[in-house]
Amino acid sequence: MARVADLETPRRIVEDIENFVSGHRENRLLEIDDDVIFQSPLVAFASGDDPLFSQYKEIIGDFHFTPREALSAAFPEAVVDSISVISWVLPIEGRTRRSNRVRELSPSLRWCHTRHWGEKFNTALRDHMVSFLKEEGFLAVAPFTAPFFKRLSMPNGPTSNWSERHAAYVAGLGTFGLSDGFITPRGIAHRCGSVVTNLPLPPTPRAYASHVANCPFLVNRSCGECIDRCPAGAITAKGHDKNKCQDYIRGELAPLKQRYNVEISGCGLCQTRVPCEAGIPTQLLARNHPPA
Ligand code: B12
Ligand code: SF4
Ligand code: SF4
Repeated sequence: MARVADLETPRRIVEDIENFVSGHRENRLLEIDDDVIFQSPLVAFASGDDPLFSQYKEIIGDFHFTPREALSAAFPEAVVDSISVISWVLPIEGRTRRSNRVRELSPSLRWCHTRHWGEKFNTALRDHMVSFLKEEGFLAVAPFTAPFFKRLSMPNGPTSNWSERHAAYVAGLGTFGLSDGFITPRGIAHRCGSVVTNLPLPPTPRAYASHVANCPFLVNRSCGECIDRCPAGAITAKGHDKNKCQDYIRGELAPLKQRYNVEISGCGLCQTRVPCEAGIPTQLLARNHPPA
């Protein structure tokens, strides 16, 4: 049976993640100028038994793991009663966002290093959280770095069996936009991560009316600025074409890997110089455009 967490534990987890982000050397653009990669994080908790996780089997595909399946895959012998997901958002630092704003066809050096080194830091945070929870006597797994994690090719584009943004949505951290990006109170320009544990944690309330409530285009047809921002023509009023996006990143942008000495360049033009870059576009959301 899982040990019961004391009332201080949720606060300690948030503080621990905040301290890890603010103090860790890997959260720096070490090959550029030592500036931080990510600003202070958003952290929230979801119940692993939230019905949304089962609905993802319909919305994403039956291959998508529920938190219970993830923990069982990592600890097949364990009897798990309570189950929680710790989810975080790592907002991308302002100077990096500004450097990408002026780009028209390809991402900036700082953005590419954020994609490459920032994701390594994100994984260091996942590993740290798993160790922290295990030291406290709980089971923990980061599905994204677990052996069972898989990327899958579907006709409508690449997907995976653990979507970090969908976990963040259950934890109330934001909602999706027309570009597919996840719009949080700190904006869409971020990376996110999660850990599943049997530590009981109080679920963070979801304050949003729907899974697209933070995107003005999907609420009242205002905005749509990510459409023109995308050099690949991957975003239209119908949404985001993941195949076009991936082909652009792996094709046209491939030379950046050598130029910038990274394994993957990313792109993210649709996440900078747009109204949702660093916050929820509340003024546009308040407009009363008739639905098209
Ligand atoms: C495969 C992948 C890709 C693919 C496909 C992206 C995609 N949209 O799925 C490609 C190669 C195109 C890609 C590109 C990029 N990626 Co990528 N990618 C992933 C990866 C590995 C898996 C994504 C996944 O599983 N998707 C699942 C499908 C189902 O997601 P979806 O189709 O977007 O979901 C829609 C449906 O669920 C729909 N929906 C319909 N009904 C309902 C009902 C409900 C209730 C809900 C919740 C949703 C819903 O709404 C959603 C949005 O439209 C994740 C890491 C991870 N494991 O999470 C990173 C990730 C998504 N990528 C990320 C980033 C940053 C990028 C890039 C900006 C590249 C870069 N770093 O410069 C671009 C941005 C592309 C874009 N416009 O979104 C971040 C996103 C953070 C954010 N700000 O949103 C992630 C989470 C990595 C991370 N750890 O932070 N990526
Ligand atoms: S740029 Fe505008 S339309 Fe595109 S995701 Fe952001 S808020 Fe939505
Ligand atoms: S949709 Fe893909 S190709 Fe288009 S701007 Fe966004 S990340 Fe770049």
